Amino acid sequence: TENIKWWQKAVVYQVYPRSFQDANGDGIGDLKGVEQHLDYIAKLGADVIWLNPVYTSPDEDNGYDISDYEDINAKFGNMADFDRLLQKAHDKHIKILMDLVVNHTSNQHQWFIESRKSKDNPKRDFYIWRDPVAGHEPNNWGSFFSGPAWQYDDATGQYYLHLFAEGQPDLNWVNPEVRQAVFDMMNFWVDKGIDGFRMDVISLISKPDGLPDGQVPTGGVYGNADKAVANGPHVHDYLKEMRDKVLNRADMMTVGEASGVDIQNAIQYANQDTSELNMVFQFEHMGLDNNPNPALGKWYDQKVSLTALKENLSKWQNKLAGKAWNSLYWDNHDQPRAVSRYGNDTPAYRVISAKMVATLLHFMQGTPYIYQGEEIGMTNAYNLKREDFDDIEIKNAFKYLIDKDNLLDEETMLRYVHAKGRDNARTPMQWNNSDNAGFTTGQPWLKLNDNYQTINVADALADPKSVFYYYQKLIQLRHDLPIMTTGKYQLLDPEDNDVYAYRRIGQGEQLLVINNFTDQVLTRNYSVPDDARLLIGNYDDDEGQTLRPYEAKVYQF
Ligand code: TEU
Ligand code: CA
Repeated sequence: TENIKWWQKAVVYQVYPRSFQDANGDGIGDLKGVEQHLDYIAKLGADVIWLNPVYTSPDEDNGYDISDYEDINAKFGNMADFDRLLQKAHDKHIKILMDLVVNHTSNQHQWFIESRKSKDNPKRDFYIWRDPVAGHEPNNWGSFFSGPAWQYDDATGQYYLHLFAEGQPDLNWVNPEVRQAVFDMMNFWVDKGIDGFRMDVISLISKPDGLPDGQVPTGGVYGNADKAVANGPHVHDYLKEMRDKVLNRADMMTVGEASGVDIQNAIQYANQDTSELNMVFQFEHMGLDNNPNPALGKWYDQKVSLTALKENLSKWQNKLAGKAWNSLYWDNHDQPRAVSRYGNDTPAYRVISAKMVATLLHFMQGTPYIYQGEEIGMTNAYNLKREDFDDIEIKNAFKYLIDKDNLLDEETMLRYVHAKGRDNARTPMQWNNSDNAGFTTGQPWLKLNDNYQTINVADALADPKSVFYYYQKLIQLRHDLPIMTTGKYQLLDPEDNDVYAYRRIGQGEQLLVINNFTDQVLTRNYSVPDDARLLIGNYDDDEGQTLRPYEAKVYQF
């Protein structure tokens, strides 16, 4: 308990500024909007805000395509707005994590503008340029956003690599000048007094020597770049160098977004010796409800099997224990809404199941992340149609998987997007039941979820039984009970496909966490001492061995 670091006891609240609060009526959320709601975040009890990218960007991928790392996107305000936000957050004892997007820049970044000019430009080697092979792309990699990962550039007759959108050329981390430029930029933010970084796709920065083809899934067109690129030969050296040159200069919290990372990799990245990062966002549980056809990847609409979820989360709980640190998340700006994916978002069960899903996550070992709106049980946006979507991943999926490659029909795709698309998470925050949910007085950049009349912050704050106050209590418990941070995790009944129950075991004390994942009344008999006390639950009373629909409860003894 003595060695607990602040970020191990912290709860993070993720703010997607574009969709949080528009303070000037242009329809786009902004930094002043975040400032207006600091008290709301403080009331929830979160310790840290993770701010999605707010840097200058042409917004091809909503800020993940950065054209100037040391300036603020004019849509969001200016540097004075940022400095004031940081100061006000600190005044309220809230820390701020910045998004660090350095696997790639925007193609509008000065480095790339220079780089593409000529083969002997001093910035040429800032990016990954290759000659065509037999008139084609240099290898078979597909982009994460569908289509090829290479773009031919007429000016010099070479291709550049972009694992994401065409407008997101990958930086060449082998080049020491690139690394130094990134570290200098990071130090600019460290010097401002920010509290840490969430590092975008950091597991992908070191490309494998020779850029070998990836495996093409059956029925697919492109090779899997994720598998080919993740955890490349020098990634750990680069992160150690970053630790020396940047991270050790202050008490920083770091979380690496790490697709394609397994337990062994995570133990390296997030080792408790903190030689690299504090923790990673791993993706294994996010892939459990992928389409069984690998060519369709995440596009699917069936719920995850509970036993598979248990098996996976328990593996991460047990295998990182004492070695590395977990991050705990159900959703973020890239994922559908937690209650829609893991609970039941119909009116009868939305509130109760949102609390259940929260209970399951928040009693585990690790640092929990709450994505804006999750704390009021916001749901997927089923009212959005093909023409309403903004997200480049969704648009490209329609363009390639349907229009071009004809892998499925448009109606099925829309169903899959309603289940998995990123815009489910990006519809504006629902503050109240007035026009545009109080998000903007103008035209919102993305259509609102049409359920804001019934699901909004104002109603949640007025109702002591709301999802909001349940999250508030979960956060308070994490701050108060060391066992939530340190207790040993033990899964019960791995083969039970309806109830997820586990224990946290401390020195002479225990928690028993029970979650009914179904809309059925079930009976389960867990052994609990007579003097066990109900610590928290999502029903008003306790019926012992009877578990009501989506019931969640935690005993302490
Ligand atoms: O996401 C990386 C990533 O793995 C996602 O693209 C993921 O594959 C997809 O969103 C899941 O459907 C990060 C950012 O979080 C995301 O918003 C960016 O678009 C991406 O990197 C590129 O910077
Ligand atoms: Ca605005």
